[in-house]
Amino acid sequence: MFHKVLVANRGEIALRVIRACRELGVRSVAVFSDADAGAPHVREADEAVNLGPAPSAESYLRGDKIVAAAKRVGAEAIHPGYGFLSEREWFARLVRDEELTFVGPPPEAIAAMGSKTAARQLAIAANVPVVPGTTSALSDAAEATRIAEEFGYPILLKAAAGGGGKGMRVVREPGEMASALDAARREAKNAFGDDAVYMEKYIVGPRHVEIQVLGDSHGTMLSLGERECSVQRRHQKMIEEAPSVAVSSALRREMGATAVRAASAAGYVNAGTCEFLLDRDGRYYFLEMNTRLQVEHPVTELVTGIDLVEWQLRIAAGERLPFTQDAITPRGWAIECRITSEDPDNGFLPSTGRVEYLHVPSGPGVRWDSGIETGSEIGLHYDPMLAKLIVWAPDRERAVGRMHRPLLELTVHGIETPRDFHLRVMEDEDFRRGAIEIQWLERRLPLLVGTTPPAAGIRAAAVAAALLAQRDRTGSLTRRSPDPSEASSAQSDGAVADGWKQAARREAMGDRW
Ligand code: MV4
Repeated sequence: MFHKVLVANRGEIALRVIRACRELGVRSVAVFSDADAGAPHVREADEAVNLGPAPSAESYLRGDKIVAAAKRVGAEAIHPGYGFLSEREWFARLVRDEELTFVGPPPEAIAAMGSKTAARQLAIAANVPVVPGTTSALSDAAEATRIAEEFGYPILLKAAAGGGGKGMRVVREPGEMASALDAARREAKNAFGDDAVYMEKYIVGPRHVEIQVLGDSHGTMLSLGERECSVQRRHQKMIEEAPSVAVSSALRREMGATAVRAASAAGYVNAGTCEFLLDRDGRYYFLEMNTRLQVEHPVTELVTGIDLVEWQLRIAAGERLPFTQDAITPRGWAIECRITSEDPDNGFLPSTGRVEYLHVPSGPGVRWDSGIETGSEIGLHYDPMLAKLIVWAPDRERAVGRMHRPLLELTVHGIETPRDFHLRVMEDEDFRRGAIEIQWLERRLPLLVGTTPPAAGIRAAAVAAALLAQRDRTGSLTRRSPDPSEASSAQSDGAVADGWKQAARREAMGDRW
C-alpha cells in the first residue's frame, strides 16, 4: 500500500478520500485554494499544500502545481475525486509520466470513453446495446435529415466530445434539423472546443440507470449493481438510490455483464460507471461511461458492503480484487439526497453566505458525507453540492420512511438548502411508488416547491429559538432577526412556541444582546 496519497480535490469528496486513507494507514495530503484555507478537508488531512487563488483555474485545475506538490511532499499517488481533473486524460498521463500513480483508470481508457462516438463504436464492437444512431459525426443538415429517416423521429443530436447533456438538441421533424444542428454545434464548440455532432434516436420517458464497475490490474472486472438516478433537474442529479425498482435480479445480471464488457473493451481499471437508459419495455441502451468515482457512490457501498474508495486505493497499489461476481448481491435499500446551497423555492437560485449553524443528522442507518461545518463560507467559486445525506434500510419503503428523520434533524442556518424539498419528494406518491423517469422531477416541480412541511417548520422554529437564547447568553454570535414564517408553524408546539415568543418579545423590546 502507498505510504502517502495526495487528494486533488476539496469538500466532501476530499474528506471521503482522506477517511479511506486513514483507515488504510496511508498519510493524506490535502490541497487547497486561498478560499479554502480553513476548510475541513485541510484540517483533517495529515498535511496540506496551498495551490493559489480561489478560482478553480488557478488552483484545483492546476495539474502542474498538484503534481509538483505531490513530488515535493513525497506522495506516491494522487486521488482526483470527481469533477476538476478526474476525467482529464492529460492529467492522468502527466501523473504517470512523473512516475506517480493516478488513483483511477489509465489515460487510454479515459480517452476511449471521452469521445462519445468512439465509445459507441467500442460498445458496438463489444456487443453492448447502444441507442440506434450514427457512430461518426454528421457533416451537414441535408445528410442528417437523410439519415434521420432511417431511425425515425424524434431524433437527438449530441456533441461527440460531450456528456452531461451539453450540446444536445431534440429534433421532432425534418424541418427543425438545420437550426437544431446549428445550435448543437455552437453549444458543443463553446463547451468542448469541438463542434462534432452525431445523432441518436430520442428515447422518450426512460429511466437513468447506471452500473458501478470495479476492475483490478490483473484482469478481474466486477459489476457492483445498479443505481437509479432518474430524479434529476437540468442534468443535475438530486436523489439517487440502489437498487432500482425497475431492475430484476435477472436484468441486474444482464446489465452488469454488459457493463463489464464495455469497461473491459476500453482496457478499464479501477472504479467506473456505465450509464444506461432503461425504457418502459425493459430495453436498455449504453449511453456513456464515467471514468471516475461518482458523487452517488455511497448508495452502492451501503447495499454491497464494499468500500469503493478503499478498493480504488488498493487497486491503484496493485492489489487483486478478492471477491467473485457471485458474492456480490445488493442487500436492503439505500437512498441519497444531495444537499446543495440552492433554493428550490426560488428556481434553485444558488445561495451564498456563512453557515451560521449546522446540526448534523445521525442515528441508525444514517450516513452524512459533508464538506461543511458551522462557520463555513459558501461562495460561488465551486460546485454548490455541500453534503450528501444517505440512509440504508432493509427495503425501499423503510428507506424512504427513514429518510424523513435525518432530513428533519438536519438544520442549516445562514444559507438555503433543498432540505424541505427533499422532504416533499419523500412524501410524493409517485416517488413512493418508484414511478420516476428522467423527466419526472421537472414535471413534478410545481407540486414540490413552495410549502414548508409542517414538522420541518416546527424544528426550524425550535432551533431558531434555541439559537436566539444562546446568543442572548453569550452575545458572541451575529444578530439575526427571527423569521415570522418559522414562528407561525411553531404554534402547535407549546415549549417551542414559548421559547420563540420570549425571543420575539426581546427582539420587539429592542434588548441589547
Ligand atoms: C439520451 C436521452 C434520450 N434518448 N439519449 C443526457 C445526458 C447524457 N448523459 C445523455 N442524456 C440523454 N441521452 C437518447 N438517445 C435522454 C438523455 C437525458 C438524460 C439522461 C440521463 C439522465 C438525465 C437525462 C435528462 C435529460 C435527457
